[in-house]
Amino acid sequence: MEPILVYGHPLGSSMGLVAALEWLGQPYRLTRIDLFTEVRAEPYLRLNGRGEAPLLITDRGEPLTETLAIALWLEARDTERRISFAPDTRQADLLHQYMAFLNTGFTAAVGPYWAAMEAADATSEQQAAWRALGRRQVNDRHRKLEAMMGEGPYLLGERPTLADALFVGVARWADFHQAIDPADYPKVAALKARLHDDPAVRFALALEAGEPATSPMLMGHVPLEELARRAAA
Ligand SMILES: N[C@@H](CCC(=O)N[C@@H](CS)C(=O)NCC(=O)O)C(=O)O
Repeated sequence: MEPILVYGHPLGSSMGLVAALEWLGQPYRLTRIDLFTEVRAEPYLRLNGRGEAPLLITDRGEPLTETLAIALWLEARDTERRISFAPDTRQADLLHQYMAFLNTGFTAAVGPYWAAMEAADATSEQQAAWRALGRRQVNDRHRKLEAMMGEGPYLLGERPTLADALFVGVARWADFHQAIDPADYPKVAALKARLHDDPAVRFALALEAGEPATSPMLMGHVPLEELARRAAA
């Protein structure tokens, strides 16, 4: 059985994992869920009680949550080293360093912006304070990422890897919230533009937008209800 990735829309971090599956070049399936409604309700809560996407149903039919865990699952199957590097190499260590940086502080920095957007009972003063905190955090993480980056076209050189997949899923949040001036972070901006031009990312964005898109590796979408039925069986 092919692995099934549950990805969220709109603006889900999981869009990057869809691109990673394309780069990996092995058959997979997808399940699409709405991040405002379906992710916090039955039947999805039976699959992931924390009500978050992404979720991977592995080739053994076992659920696996958390972006980093899913990325490491993909890395373990990347025998051709298309999106990762041989274990016990400097490049593999640096890949993990980027993945951890991106999945922790870089992703979490935007949290106050989401809180300001979603907390219906917050006062306008609270929302303004949270947005100011978000702006400071997002710019801090962008400054650090800009300083970490080398001169290559991608985070780890000449080809996109799992680090670029994690990056592209969440980097657009800073633009959505108008948290940064892209001109302040030219390497980050160039990477974002390059990745958004990549066929696999364009494919993942099209799926996220609900547009019809096909690829030789995508064996189809599994409706959420069917996924939940299979898990219960
Ligand atoms: N630690 C989790 C966080 C996942 C996460 O926050 N997902 C967001 C979408 S990008 C979500 O499901 N939000 C729905 C909600 O919190 O209600 C991971 O890295 O996978």
